[in-house]
Amino acid sequence: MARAPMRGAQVDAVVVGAGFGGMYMLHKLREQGFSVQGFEAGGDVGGTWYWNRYPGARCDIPSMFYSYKWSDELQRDWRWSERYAAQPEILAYASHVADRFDLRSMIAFETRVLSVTFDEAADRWAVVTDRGDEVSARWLIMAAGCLSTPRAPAIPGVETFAGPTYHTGAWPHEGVDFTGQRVGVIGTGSSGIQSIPIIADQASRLTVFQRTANFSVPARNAPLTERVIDVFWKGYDDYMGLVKGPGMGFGGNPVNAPPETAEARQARYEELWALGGAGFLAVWGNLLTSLEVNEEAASFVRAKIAEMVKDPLVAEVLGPRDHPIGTKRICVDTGYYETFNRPNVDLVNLRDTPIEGITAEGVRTSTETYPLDALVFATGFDAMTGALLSIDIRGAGGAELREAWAAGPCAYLGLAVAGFPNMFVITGPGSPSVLSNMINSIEQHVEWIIRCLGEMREADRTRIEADEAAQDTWVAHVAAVADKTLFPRAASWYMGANIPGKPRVFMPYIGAGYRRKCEEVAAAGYEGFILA
Ligand code: N01
Repeated sequence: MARAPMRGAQVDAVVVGAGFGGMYMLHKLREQGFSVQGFEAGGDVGGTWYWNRYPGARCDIPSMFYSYKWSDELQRDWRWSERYAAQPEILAYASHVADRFDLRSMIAFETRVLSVTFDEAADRWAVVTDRGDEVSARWLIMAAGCLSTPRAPAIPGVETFAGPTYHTGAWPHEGVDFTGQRVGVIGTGSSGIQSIPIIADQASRLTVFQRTANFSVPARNAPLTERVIDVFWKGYDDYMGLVKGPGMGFGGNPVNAPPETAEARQARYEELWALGGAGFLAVWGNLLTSLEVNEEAASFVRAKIAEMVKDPLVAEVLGPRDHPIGTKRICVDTGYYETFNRPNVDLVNLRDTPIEGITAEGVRTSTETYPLDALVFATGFDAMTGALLSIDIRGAGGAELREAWAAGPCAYLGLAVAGFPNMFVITGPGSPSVLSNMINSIEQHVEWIIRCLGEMREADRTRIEADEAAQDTWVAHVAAVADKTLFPRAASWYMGANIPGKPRVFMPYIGAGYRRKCEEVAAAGYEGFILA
């Protein structure tokens, strides 16, 4: 039954998004006595894990670490079944948290926030949704996600395709059975790399359209044993010391320098390859700052690809050469490269034969048309800014966020934007965010915001806003730190390079010591913010 719109409701805080960020934020706000209203476009909690139901969707961070740390009981009660949890299990976890802490009662589902407008006279935000809600809130917390705006390229003729099309980031809830079909997959990022082996199992013929080869490391996924869980708990305090320590953020390990002999280095690559997972990037502290060091690790992975893929020409096309390893998000796979040994799988190298259009029959490249029954877009997201900029956000004096960010996103500590008082962004651009374990970064931001709001309330203050000069200094620092690394050399979604016309700015913060910086700012009475 359709719910009645909320008109004229007044709350202390509105939270946009009910993924892991929004869920924890709502919980903390209520716990601290704030009145709240959450809005979520999806039909339930879970955010990215609610939408990304494509076959093979799985976390690339070990499950035990990809869990909330704020409740020891919750952490101890929940039993993950695999080293890397699959999407249904992570969604079940989100649902369990929502049940256990009664979060759903605070959230209006299937409701998209259309606009938020700051009323300077009242120091409040007016929030308008597509369900006719009009809610006024002192504090606005954007937890809309970093990878939540799926993006399909505007390929000419796509609307004429006779079969169904799917996007990995908005997969049908009832699932898709590709048995006996000729399927095309466009895109070979994490989503493509995870789904391709499973689609290949079902399809009569799978054609993979690859524009850029990506580096992928085997997950070595396995059931989670009591022994692994034991080891996790034994090391938990040390781990939390690191997470909560001053070093949290992204930073190379300077101690971990490559040894002098090629044999010793090779042994280390082999060791990490055998272990599997994204931890491969921790091989050397300077992997992402020295091109020479990076190239050696990249060649190791290319050699592994050549070992796994029987056809040397196919292996060559699958071997990434256009970016240093780790400067695009490393993929973690199960049987990806081996999939290309199957007789029913073809690889089309779009660098040689670009897609020219889509017809009723299938995908047409510069040399041939590939007939298809179904087409999958694994073409990624408008990352980090897409969800925010899809909302009409107007701050002090009617300033538009879309205009303020026209040359790239600017946010102080990735948490707040000058000109947009009383608005906070969880894991926004300019914070470690997508380069870190998102759950840990979410918790750090939520805890910082709740402390800030508590202190504002105690001091009877109604307005806090990032100072433009402090923001400029931070944004320059974020860029300077990135420029010392190899990251800007890749045309990655970290750089906004996957969206035509999007400004090329390295969006997440790579520097170390981020948590300490946030704590210092708070301890100094919110240095770099203007309070009223
Ligand atoms: O998206 P992507 P994704 N014609 O942007 C190609 C997280 N994630 O959904 O590189 C042909 O990485 C594009 O090619 P190119 C994770 O952080 C996590 O896979 O632009 N191809 C690329 O190959 C990840 O990084 C997990 O040349 C086109 C692909 O589409 C992020 O989400 C799982 C094209 C897009 O790759 C995004 O991953 C899944 C065109 N016109 C996702 N346009 C975990 O494991 C685009 N492409 C937790």
